[in-house]
Parts: sequence; C-alpha cells; structure tokens
Amino acid sequence: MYERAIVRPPGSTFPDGLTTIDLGRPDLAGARRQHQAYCAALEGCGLSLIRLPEDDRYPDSTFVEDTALLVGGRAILTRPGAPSRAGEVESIRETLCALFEKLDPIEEPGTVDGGDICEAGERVLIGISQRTNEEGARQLAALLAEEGLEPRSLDIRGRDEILHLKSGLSYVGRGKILAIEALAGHPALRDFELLRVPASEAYAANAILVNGRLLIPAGFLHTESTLRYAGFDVLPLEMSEFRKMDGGLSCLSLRF
Ligand code: CIR
Repeated sequence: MYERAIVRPPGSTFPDGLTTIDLGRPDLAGARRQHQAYCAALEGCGLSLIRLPEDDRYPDSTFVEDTALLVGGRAILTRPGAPSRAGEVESIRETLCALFEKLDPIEEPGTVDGGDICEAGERVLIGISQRTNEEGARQLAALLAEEGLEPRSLDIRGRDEILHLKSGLSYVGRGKILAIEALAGHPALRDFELLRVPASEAYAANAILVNGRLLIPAGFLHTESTLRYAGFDVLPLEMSEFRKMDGGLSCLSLRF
C-alpha cells in the first residue's frame, strides 16, 4: 500500500519540454487541469500528497518519476539521460533528504531515468534506453540487489516507438504485466502473466496501480474493457496534454 506521493505541477515552460511525438504543442491550462484531476485521483486512492512548487527552469520537471526511485525505505537519486533534465535531481534532493534516511546517487558515467524502472513485486525490470545506459543500469541493479530485489534488464534501444520502458509496459499487481505487443515476448518477462495492449492503443500500456485501483489513460476502450473483464478496478484519467510530451501516468508522481 502506498501512503504518500510527490507531485509537481507543470510550470509555464512545460510546452517547451522534450518530445518525440508529433501530436502538437500541449495546452498549458489543459495540462494543469489534467494534473489537478490526477492529484485528486491519487488522493481518492488514499494518498497524501507532497506538492512541490512549479519549476520553470526545467520544462519537464512535472515528470518527477524520472528523478528518483523510492524503494525499501531508501531513495535512489537518478542521473537523467537528457542534458536539459539533469538539474531536476538537485531540485528534488532536499525534499527526498527530509523524507528518507538513505540517499544513494547514480554516478557518472551512469545515466538512469526513473521511467525505465518498473518495480514488479520482488523483481525490478530495468530498461536500457536512449536515456538509461548500461552503466546506470549496472549501478542501479547493484543497489536493488542490496534490497533483496532481482533486477532484470531489457534493451529497448531499438524500439523507437517507446521513450522509456514504462512507456511500453506496467506491472499491475498479482504477477501481471500490461505490455505492448513489441515487448510481450521478451525473456525478462518470463514468469509474468501478460495482458497485451494492441499497437493502436500503445499509450495505454502506461498504467499505475494505486492501493487497489488501476489508473489508466482515458480513451483506450479496448484496453479498458480487457482490464475490467480481468477484474481490475479501473479509473480512466484524461492525459492528452502530457501524452504530447511523451509523458504517461506513472511519470507524474513518485509514490511510496
Ligand atoms: C522527456 O522527454 O523526458 C519528457 N518530455 C517526458 C518524460 C516522461 N517520463 C516518463 O515516462 N517517466
């Protein structure tokens, strides 16, 4: 069960952030409304929120997930792979220092984006991507092993359709992984039961399980009905403005 989450609303520079997707410029007011609804949904799932102030120095800083991994009572500070996002870790460090006794950094030349880390019970899937390099994955795996977790890596560098590992899969509890077809056969996903997301709904592969409710992006009806049929308590949320910036539901919070 999660008790808390760290969030940061999109600042006024949000539309200037990084993106690889051709869906147009995001509407800032719309993004802020969607962020408020996202926060309300987390609160509705019983979380109390730590709301960081907007940080206009970093257009992508609303995607707090990429800056840290909170696991086993410790915080691992990442080292984001995109140069424009490097300063975001400093921007959240003080908050994490106040919350966690142990802070471990990923060190140069390693790079890791939190979006490439998928916690899946006793296992942790690590995507080696355009943002997370092999050295970063190696350092992260060593820290996770100290916590008794089993790291498994997946090289997604050839998969241009996804920015991060979790753009293409999510752990949804009870041994189940929601994944796009392109990842579904990967050997690292052995022992998991797979729920497949069709290519036309690939964005819906990023979902978050929060205290028994499964938050999914709204508008992906096939995936939504598959999940409902499988017995999930599904809560769809509008994410259109974050999608334009390659962001999904998991990216918008650090839950612990
Ligand atoms: C970026 O390119 O870094 C941001 N525009 C999107 C980051 C999304 N984060 C995530 O998937 N964890």
